[in-house]
Amino acid sequence: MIQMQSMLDAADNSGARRLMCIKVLGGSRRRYANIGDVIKTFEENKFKIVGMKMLHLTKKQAEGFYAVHSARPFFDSLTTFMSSGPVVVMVLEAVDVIARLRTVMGATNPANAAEGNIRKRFATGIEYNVIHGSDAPETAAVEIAYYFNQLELVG
Ligand code: FUP
Repeated sequence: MIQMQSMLDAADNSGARRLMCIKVLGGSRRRYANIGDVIKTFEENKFKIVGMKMLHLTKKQAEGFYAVHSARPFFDSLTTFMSSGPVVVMVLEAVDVIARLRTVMGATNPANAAEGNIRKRFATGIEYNVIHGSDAPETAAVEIAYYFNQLELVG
């Protein structure tokens, strides 16, 4: 198991892909990031965009995406929020992608996020935290396949 994990970690260092989602654009419950600000931040941090699309998820589709959290008390409000307006999903590629994605995104709760990162700059609460990023190679594979087919990924 440890050996498998270190192989996955090694693969992650070679420029692997992760799903990134800008959560819910527009609306009145929070201050929203501009799509351009988020994209620019990733480009400045040397992430390569290899897939991108805008979607308005149904409640069922949002529940499917966040299925891993289905037993959590915030599941209903999180998936209601995620289906309340359009989202932008992207596939990003970078060297050392897990650590770098986490750094650029910031902590789950923006109150704990470091100065300058996306959640610190734009998020207004833990549930309205602007951005989702895959946290492991396994979840990235599932999340990318949830939104993209091979024809929609470039490079
Ligand atoms: P992250 O990896 O930082 O996106 O955070 P998690 O995967 O732990 O959480 C997924 C989403 O669940 C968060 F973006 C927001 C929501 N959440 C809550 O609403 N309340 C919590 O206490 C924890 C997470």
